[in-house]
Amino acid sequence: METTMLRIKGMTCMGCVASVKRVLQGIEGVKAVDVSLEQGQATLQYDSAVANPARFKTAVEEAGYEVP
Ligand SMILES: [Cu+2]
Repeated sequence: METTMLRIKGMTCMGCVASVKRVLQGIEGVKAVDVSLEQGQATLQYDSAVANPARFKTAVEEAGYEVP
């Protein structure tokens, strides 16, 4: 199991946090997601044989947020 952190720009409320969390949790291989509104970042635990960070970035961007 790997852990990675993703910076996310554009989240303004708990609704945004919930959306980002839902999107990331929906990715195959993702085991746990924690999203912080204050810090503007997500922490993910994932199976690196199945998922990869490039996929997380794309998913967050498709949901309407920026990954700088
Ligand atoms: Cu919001």
